[in-house]
Amino acid sequence: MSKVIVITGASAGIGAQLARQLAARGDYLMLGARSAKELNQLARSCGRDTFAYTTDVTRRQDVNRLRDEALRTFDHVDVWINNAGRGITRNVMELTDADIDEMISVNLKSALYGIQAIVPHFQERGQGHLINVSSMLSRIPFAGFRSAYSASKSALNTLTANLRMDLRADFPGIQVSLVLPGAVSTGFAANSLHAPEDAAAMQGAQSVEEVANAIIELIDQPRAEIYTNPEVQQPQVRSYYEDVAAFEDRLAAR
Ligand code: NJP
Repeated sequence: MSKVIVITGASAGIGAQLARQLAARGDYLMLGARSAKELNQLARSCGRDTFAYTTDVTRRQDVNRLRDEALRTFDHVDVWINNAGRGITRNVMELTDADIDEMISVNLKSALYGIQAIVPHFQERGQGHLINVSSMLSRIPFAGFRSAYSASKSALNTLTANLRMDLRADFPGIQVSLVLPGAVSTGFAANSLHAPEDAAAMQGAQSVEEVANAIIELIDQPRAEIYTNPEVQQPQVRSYYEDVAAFEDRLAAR
């Protein structure tokens, strides 16, 4: 059955592809991001059941307005996806206060704003699905230059898990999920804070189509968390937590 779905960070990359695929199967969409032109163009190309609302997710007011706009347009929301995010290209010893603030603002507080905007609506209805897009880097230190980004996503994981535990007894109809992609071929690297001019997508990155498919499967069959490339990622995470030091030795030797 068609669902009403809000997606943040939908003007490009994973969010835009997800919008295309969900619209193609007949879902009702409200898309948010800052780039109004790209967002409106995408909404038009998705068809008459897709709407766009220019949103900066680092501003609580904007996120509340995105929720209001979705409710005004569709009367209810089934799924809210906190997908907007941004990387950084700085190792720990180079980080400034402003770097940390930016990462926390765009990757963590943004999701908190989304959660606090939509969960009361889900509680009223006794149902709904909240999805937060995190990163494999929140679990394994594969990329020191993404340090503060990875830390902000680790914090997002914890926020997500705590929300799920808070809701489960009184609101069993509300699902809370975490999505952990690995490298995905989008403009993410180039859009990262302090990105070098020649920043390119990582070799061997997963396609946006595959990642969108994994998120759509999660919408259809809600679970606590998914890796978008589980065959590769799950053994890595298991092996990392079994013996952190040994894993790091192997990583350093590569
Ligand atoms: O990145 P990109 P992805 N307010 O740069 C929006 C995670 N992830 O699609 O505002 C509102 O192509 C921006 O729109 P605009 C990643 O952490 C990725 O790959 O118009 N929106 C654009 O639509 C993130 O959470 C990889 O500039 C804001 C979108 O976010 C999610 O996947 C690996 C915003 C970014 O599009 C999507 O990233 C991984 C703001 N303040 C996790 N700031 C990967 N690609 O390798 C940005 O593990 N946006």
